[in-house]
Amino acid sequence: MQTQTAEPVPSAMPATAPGRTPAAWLPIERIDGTHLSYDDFLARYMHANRPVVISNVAGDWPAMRNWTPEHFKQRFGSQPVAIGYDRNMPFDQFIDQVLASSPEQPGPYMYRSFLHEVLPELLPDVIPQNKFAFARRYASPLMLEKWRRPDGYLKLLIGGVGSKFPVMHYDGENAHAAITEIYGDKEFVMYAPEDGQYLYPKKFFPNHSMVDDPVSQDLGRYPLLAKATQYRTILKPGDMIFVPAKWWHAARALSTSISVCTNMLDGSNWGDYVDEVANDEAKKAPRKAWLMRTYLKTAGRLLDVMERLQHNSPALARALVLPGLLAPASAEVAPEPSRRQLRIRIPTN
Ligand SMILES: O=C(O)CCC(=O)C(=O)O
Repeated sequence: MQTQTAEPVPSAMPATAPGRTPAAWLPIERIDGTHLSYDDFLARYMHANRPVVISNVAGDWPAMRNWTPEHFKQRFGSQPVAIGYDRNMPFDQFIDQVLASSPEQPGPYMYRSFLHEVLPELLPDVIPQNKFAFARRYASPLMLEKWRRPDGYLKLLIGGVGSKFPVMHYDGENAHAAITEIYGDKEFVMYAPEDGQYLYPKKFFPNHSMVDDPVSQDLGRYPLLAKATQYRTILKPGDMIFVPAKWWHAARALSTSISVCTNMLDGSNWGDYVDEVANDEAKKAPRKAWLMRTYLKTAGRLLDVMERLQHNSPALARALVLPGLLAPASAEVAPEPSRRQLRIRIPTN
């Protein structure tokens, strides 16, 4: 990989402001999804915790043909929709503000609407499942109810030119993420976990950075940023970016942009996932945290065995039924999201 020093400023974005320095960056590896097997994806990227942009992942999705700002406006009208944690607004008004967004006066950026919960009618538009964004263990019926989402927390992201995801961060629960661009262009910036020391993590939210803009940097305020190696790409429709666990990332719309985001868990990130959720619970309810850790560690071992069986002896795994049912190791054997689910809860203290 070669360092790029001259940043291509997309025409719609303003030149770097006074007092700001354009960041040097490296490109993120790109690969055509039609030439990448799921096994290779797991080995080369997911289990190596290495980012990649995979193109041509969503060609058959109705969303690729139908999703435009106008489509959402007509389909949902004034139905309220969640934009951020504590901000709802009528969908049509939101779209008007997205279309009026500019680099100088960015509009709102939608990042809290989980499809399964609030917009299930959109789910058929993102089928067939993008195999590289398959939720794996989040989709397992063995997952504790609190974290079991067959669609991997599929979330809608919409913003107008210049708007951005509110904070540079890495995802909680030690999750991997996949963001698939459906409409428009989005700039995506990443840093490796070991560069977190240069990114000014917030005291009470250590996975959130204080840095306001990693592209046009305020080195007077954040001098350590200069030591971090930035990776950058532009996502176009049909591109998916794989964001490995604990990789910092920031996103900004270069035009009106519509995408979906999913989280993924499997053997590659399970250990730290269990530690994170159990340690978190231990602050509130130590006994429940112990039970949770014990359950998740045991389930993890069982899932390891069943996933290996599915991989190495698919015919045997199919004959035994349970390995596919409880450990859907690929999108092909995933249970229907609508299937009745097991409800596994850990009792409180
Ligand atoms: O806006 C984006 O594409 C980034 C989404 C993201 O990082 C998240 O939802 O955690």
